[in-house]
Amino acid sequence: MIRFFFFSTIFGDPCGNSREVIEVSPFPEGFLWGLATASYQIEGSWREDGRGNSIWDDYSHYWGKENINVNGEQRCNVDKCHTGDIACDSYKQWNRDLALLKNTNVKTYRFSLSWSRLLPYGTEDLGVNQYGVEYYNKMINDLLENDIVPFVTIYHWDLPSEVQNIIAPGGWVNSSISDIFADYAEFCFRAFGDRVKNWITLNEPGIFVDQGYHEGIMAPGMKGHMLDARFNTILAHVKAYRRYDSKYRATQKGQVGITLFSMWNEPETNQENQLAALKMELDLGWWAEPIFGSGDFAPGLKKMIADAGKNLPTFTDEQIALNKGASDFFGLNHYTTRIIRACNSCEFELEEVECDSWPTTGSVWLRPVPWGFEKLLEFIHKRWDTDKYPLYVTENGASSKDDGLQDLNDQFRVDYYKTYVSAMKRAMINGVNVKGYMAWSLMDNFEWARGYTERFGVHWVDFNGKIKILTN
Ligand code: PNW
Repeated sequence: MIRFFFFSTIFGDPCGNSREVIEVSPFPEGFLWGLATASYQIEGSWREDGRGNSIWDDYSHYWGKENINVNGEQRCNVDKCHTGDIACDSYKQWNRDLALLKNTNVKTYRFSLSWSRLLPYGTEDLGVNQYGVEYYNKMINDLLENDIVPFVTIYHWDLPSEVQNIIAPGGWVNSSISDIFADYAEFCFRAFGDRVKNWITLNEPGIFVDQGYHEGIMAPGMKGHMLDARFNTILAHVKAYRRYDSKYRATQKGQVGITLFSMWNEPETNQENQLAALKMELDLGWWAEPIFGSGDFAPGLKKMIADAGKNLPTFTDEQIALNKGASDFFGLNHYTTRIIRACNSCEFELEEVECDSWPTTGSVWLRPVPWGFEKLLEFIHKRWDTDKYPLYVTENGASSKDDGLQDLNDQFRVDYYKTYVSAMKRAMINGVNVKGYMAWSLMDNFEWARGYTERFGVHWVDFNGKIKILTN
């Protein structure tokens, strides 16, 4: 067996040169290889067949006063004023997507349900859109007929506008959101759970809260609500999970989990070990410790937030009991690594840096660092026990910048996948229980605030023509 070897651990320099060796040992029988997408990023047909608006329709269409620059020109929330109005046209072209999936031979397809396509006004009481139900029914049935396991995300960031503005004003900031989300999740279990056995409640609560409700750089563009909105996402996930437990698990016999985003945070020197550990606590432990650990926030996180002069919401004893163990698996989205360095003038007294020696991609935040993936997987296993909570990598991938060419040479992406999958395999050899791996993404799509300027697809999409998809 070929074993991996990198100099950085030996000399203690995280930026030191590393050499990748590709792991060639086989994967376990039944390992779930797959591809992933999300509704708003691919479906288009934003006003068709009774779909309601979502915060991403509003955000991408909005040209507000504050978006007029010094020259009086209008700026958009999304690069190049792109929207998901058409995207990959997947609402109309499911048969094309299915053909792509069959052609790649995947065992699973991870996709998300558009809440406002199913419940245009957010709740069942206000009406169910049968066209939406039929669209997903057909997808699920076709996948099963072709031996592709549907891995379904209930919420991948497209909150119905009606929920954000009227039913729970402020959306994820509003404490009533957790019950509203659990009701929507229950609707999904009831409508599709006879056939869908793998559910993800929320995709990356850390990213959609921090960027959408705290930094204001994603929909709905609100600011200053990190702690309260993050808190509500835990309650929402747990309530949905417990709803499945009490009403659907016995008959449907599926599994329900949550997908968390995490980079690996590597200390710059040994002096920074504690800081890097705290950063992991803030990015990942925030959700993982209540759900996969003690039921409550870790003492280190509580101290960190208090030291920063902020008020961390507290769980009641009853909530702690419900949080604990409220997931059947650990869903992980991972792309890249950061070096953590002490910084007195920074929030939480730390800063994140990258090494110049790491290659770049089409996204400024993403540099390939495969050894970070191995370290992260081993960290998660040691801390939250992947024998108890099997781990699914629900996203991993790399982007290229749109250069306007139909450039099908993506050797950089082939290398990214080879080295990351090798890193995952090494972690598995070292005892991490990984059950599946879903690459992001089936095809280039609407990359949120970056519009169509960054391409994550394993299939290249021509967004200017008639949504032509090419593969090499
Ligand atoms: C994830 N960051 O988003 C999402 O789950 C996908 O929908 C998205 O297309 C994919 O990763 C690629 O970006 C992220 O700034 C967006 O660190 C931004 C960050 C991380 C994840």
